[in-house]
Amino acid sequence: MARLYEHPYPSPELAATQRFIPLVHTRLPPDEMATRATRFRDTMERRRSVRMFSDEPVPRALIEHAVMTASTAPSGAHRQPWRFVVTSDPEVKRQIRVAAEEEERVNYLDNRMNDEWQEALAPLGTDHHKEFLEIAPWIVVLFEERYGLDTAGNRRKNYYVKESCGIAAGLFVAAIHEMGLCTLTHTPSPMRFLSEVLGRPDNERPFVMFPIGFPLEDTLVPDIERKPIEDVLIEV
Ligand code: IYR
Repeated sequence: MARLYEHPYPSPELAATQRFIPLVHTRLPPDEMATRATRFRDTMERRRSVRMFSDEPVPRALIEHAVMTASTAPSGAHRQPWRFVVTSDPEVKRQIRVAAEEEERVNYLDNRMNDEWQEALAPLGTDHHKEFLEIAPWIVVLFEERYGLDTAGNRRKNYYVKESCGIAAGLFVAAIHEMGLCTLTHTPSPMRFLSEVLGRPDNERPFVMFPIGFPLEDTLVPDIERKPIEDVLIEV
């Protein structure tokens, strides 16, 4: 039988020096594959960004599960250059709200976001009020680790930090949705205040913030449509 790969991974030389283990993979029957594909798609089609959270508590264990799911994301050189900083502390949430609203006030009311940007947001009707940051039971801030530090304080380069964190953020959002909670990808820019409020070191930068909780009863969301397949899938 002709070999499929001329250059198998790992090469015998590599396998002699690095530890490799068998891939754990479950082969599914074709109908089961289709069922799972549509079930997951239907689940994700129901995800919406929420801006009206209830103050109902959410167990910390659920947040941990979402963080650890996110942390399965592929990352450059497997550096996992992310930190999920979580808080349910009312005083910390208050400080985040106050600082976020001040940045957003400049964005919206002092026109740090230009007219084109504000027009793009008009259909969503967002403004500088961010009460949900205090009301939602949890705030999770994903920090990107721009470089690592060894015990001696030497810098260790990370790779594809934004891409890695973007993928982790996507998995986090999916995990939160799958467990029946809601979130919002929120970026009250500039977000440097989050490093101060949350006491993070200089090698970490805020990437995106997620208020998390149950939706307030009768919450409304914009009546948006998602792009059809022709607009997002191109086969060559
Ligand atoms: N960060 C602001 C503005 C904002 C920007 C985009 I792009 C959005 O999709 C939504 C909001 C805010 O959160 O209000």
